[in-house]
Amino acid sequence: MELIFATGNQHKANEVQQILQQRLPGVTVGTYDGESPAETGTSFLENALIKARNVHQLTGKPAFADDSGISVEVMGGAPGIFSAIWSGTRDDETNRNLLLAQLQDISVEHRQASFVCTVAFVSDGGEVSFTGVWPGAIALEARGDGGFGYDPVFIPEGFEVTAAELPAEVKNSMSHRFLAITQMADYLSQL
Ligand code: ITT
Repeated sequence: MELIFATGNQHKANEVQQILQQRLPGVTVGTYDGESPAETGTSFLENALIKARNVHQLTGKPAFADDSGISVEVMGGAPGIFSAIWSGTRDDETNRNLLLAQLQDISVEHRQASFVCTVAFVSDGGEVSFTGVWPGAIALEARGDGGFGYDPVFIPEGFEVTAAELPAEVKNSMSHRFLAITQMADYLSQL
């Protein structure tokens, strides 16, 4: 079976390959990183569906997409679906620095946040979706070189280090993306 992952984000593609290799060894995952329609949805689910439907339509193959981001409690769930362009640019460091600046007066005990990932899978058989949530808190400053995006400012619940300080295998065994992708793998292995 061949699946196409609709993403232009190489970090996501690497993480998903690592997660799926262990769960669905017989499945090949190709990546489609061509033109993608505007993400006009108002939820992770709507945006994931826009991306997955587009690639299923273009390739005729079963396709999936990941829409994800970080939701900070005290900010009412923002940046949420706007995580990738929170500062008005797609630059990860600029986005992180804006978030840290916005939270500069918020104390350690009020910095709860979650990474959220919704995966939409679209095939001739229909559409399904899966969501993973990884709880934690926003650090006082960026730390670590691993991962991507907001990983250097996210401290997963139960840890004192940021997601960017965790080995990739550890992040990929518990993250929001791991939780969503493993649900999709379980669904596919039951087909
Ligand atoms: P595609 O839409 O092409 O897949 P994208 O990077 O634009 O790639 P999103 O629209 O889903 O993806 O935006 C997700 C943003 O949320 C991403 O750019 C990161 O800033 C952040 N993000 C999501 N998952 C993350 C993770 O595991 N670690 C750190 N940041 C993450």
